[in-house]
Amino acid sequence: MQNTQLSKLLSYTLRHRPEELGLNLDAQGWVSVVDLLAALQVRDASISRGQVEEVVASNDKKRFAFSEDGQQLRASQGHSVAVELGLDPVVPPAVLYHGTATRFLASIMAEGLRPGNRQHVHLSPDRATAETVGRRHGPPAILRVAAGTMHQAGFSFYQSANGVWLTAAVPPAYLEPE
Ligand code: HQG
Repeated sequence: MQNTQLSKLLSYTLRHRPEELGLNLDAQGWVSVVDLLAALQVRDASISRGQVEEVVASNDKKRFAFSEDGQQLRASQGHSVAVELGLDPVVPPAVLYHGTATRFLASIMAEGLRPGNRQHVHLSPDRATAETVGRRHGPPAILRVAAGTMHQAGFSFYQSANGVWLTAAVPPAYLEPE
């Protein structure tokens, strides 16, 4: 299996459907590397621990992280299954960005940003990243999020291990299309 394919399989398994490989995530989203490797090798016997380590280390967005002792692996963000990542709330910068598709703008400005299938709304630290995220859905649009004002109003923000900003939802009053 190619590294890209293995990365996609890890994303799918560790964020969305661990049961398809016969795995269970713990409450914080961790899976035992020994169990994961055994399950992956049922799918494709050529997958080695070395290849998993390479995919984790070389992943363009650092989507996965090993536990400190190296015995467990989890996705850093993006889950649809309920996990408690154990992130501490942090003070966000004054402005964060959200990249979306132009066709979602009217609905977003009416309802605010909703997490959809995921556990959180994902926000980007800069416009360029937001544009890349938005382009995945079609012609992109960028929204400025008044994160500092939201935080002062009592909303909690978290930053995942790979630098993505997370919050529960963003009401329309804090959004401004660029
Ligand atoms: C939109 C990737 C209509 C929202 C990226 C987005 C990110 C609404 C789409 C991560 C809405 C959900 C997450 C509303 C939100 N009305 N549309 N009220 N509220 N939306 O993929 O943020 O490669 O679940 O704007 O880099 O695009 O997977 O979220 O367009 O970090 O590691 O609903 O996924 O990372 O789409 O992307 P998604 P996202 P990975």
